[in-house]
Amino acid sequence: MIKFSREVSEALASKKPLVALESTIISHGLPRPRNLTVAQEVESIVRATGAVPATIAILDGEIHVGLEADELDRIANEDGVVKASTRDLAILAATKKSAATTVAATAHIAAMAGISVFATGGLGGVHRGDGFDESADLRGLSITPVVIVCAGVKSILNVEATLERLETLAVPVLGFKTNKFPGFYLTESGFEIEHRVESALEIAAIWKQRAAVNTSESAVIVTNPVKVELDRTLHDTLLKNGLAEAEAKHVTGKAVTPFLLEYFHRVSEGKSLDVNVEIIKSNSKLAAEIAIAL
Ligand code: PSU
Ligand code: MN
Repeated sequence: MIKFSREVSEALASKKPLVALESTIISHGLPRPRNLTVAQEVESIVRATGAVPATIAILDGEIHVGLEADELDRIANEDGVVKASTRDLAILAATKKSAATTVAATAHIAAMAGISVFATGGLGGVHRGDGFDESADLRGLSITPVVIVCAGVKSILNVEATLERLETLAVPVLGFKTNKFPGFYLTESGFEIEHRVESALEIAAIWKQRAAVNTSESAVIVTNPVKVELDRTLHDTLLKNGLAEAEAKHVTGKAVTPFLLEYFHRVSEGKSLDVNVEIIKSNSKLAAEIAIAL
């Protein structure tokens, strides 16, 4: 079912450390043409740190783990690449369509392929308002064994409710060199994290202990705060107006997150985009260090 890139199949055969990377960021989270450059830079960072990048996507119904240069270009630039969560995988395979994979779908495929470390920007979670919009990322992470490195959950969400759901779903959350839960564009969201870790080795040790206590079915979330956050006043204004515009335009379902990210990037004239790119780069580097430690 899986098509591996040359680099990834060689890495799997020689047991090199691998880092899974998601593709929804590329197709639906970042604007063209910067999306492709960022995707390439992130892969380079993983290689420079000593691991092998495995960007995951669906092309013409086939699951790809690791993309060749022309395939990465398709995900970045082809119109009609949809955003796919885990529930969409069989449908895409049967209809031979192309799609970028979300956190939930990428983690699912990474685990299938035997890759245990995954880097993204910010997780999906419980949305604000009372529309019962909760990302499939949460349930997905509760049933998928991967270490996922992120900058918390996106600040467009209801962070408090998301943290409660992660507790209910028994998904452990670690703070990398912090006790404050990061707020994606912001260094801290205002919520605490109980468990702080200082190194990739410590994370690897926790990962390895899970089998002994029979809790290895879920993901381990590693939160890595961005070093230079978006101006807080600007952030709060963007959030308020972005949410109002999404409501006025009746944006619903899986379009909500891409709409709000695009709103932030457009209205901040790229300031939020720069922070988002920094987040992805820094998370990929840490993920590579964890993969090496494992
Ligand atoms: N992180 C980013 N940009 C993104 C995402 C994460 O910096 O675009 C994507 C991930 O693929 C995540 C998705 O799974 O946003 C969440 O979408 P939703 O809220 O519809 O579940
Ligand atoms: Mn949703």
